[in-house]
Amino acid sequence: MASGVAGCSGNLSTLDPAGPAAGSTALLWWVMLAGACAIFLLVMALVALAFLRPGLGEGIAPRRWLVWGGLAFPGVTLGALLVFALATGERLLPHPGSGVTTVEAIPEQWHWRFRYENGTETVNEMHIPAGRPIDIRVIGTDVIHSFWVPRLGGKIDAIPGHVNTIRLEADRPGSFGGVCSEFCGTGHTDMTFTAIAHEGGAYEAALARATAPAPFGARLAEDGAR
Ligand SMILES: [Cu+2]
Repeated sequence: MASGVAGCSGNLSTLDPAGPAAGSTALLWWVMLAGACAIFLLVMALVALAFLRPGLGEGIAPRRWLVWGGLAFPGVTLGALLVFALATGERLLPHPGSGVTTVEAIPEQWHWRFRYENGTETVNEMHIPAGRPIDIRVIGTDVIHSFWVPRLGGKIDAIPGHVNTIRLEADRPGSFGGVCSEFCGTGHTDMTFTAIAHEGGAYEAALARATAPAPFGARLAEDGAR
């Protein structure tokens, strides 16, 4: 929808969705933008009328302006937006279902470790099957981080000692940028990863190929123990 708009494309763009969760978030954004523009134009038209046709609204009592313009209108508008936003947020939450693949995401200062159902681990590269819902179990370890693949869905915090789950899905195979979206120390900026969505059986094959080098911290600990 927005890929032609300058600055809206790119591998970290929420306005270039590649999955249902990101798609509904982008739709919410467009609805809010359209609504905000319509209300802004309405208010500007009223301001213009106040200057061009002084006394036009005098027949309406100030109390009416306040009740209808200050309470009823924002109440209805924000109420409708709230319902729409809650329904959109619901799609980001995992619901029990069959055919859901689970991947564990373990953020540590300053890299991402991913663990799969077969026990394989990868670092800074998350392999997922395309066209299938995936529950990402984000496991909090050292400090607060935040998992975010903007083109696939919303972000979720990693809180030490807690597991937070978010459901993502990629419509088609491809590579999508991922970041840590919560400042977590001096290495935060470089704490990026790539989500790679594979077609059908290619997912299992990619996992079979994947071998994770030991995380830097673990290597240091090992070296120290020798
Ligand atoms: Cu961070």
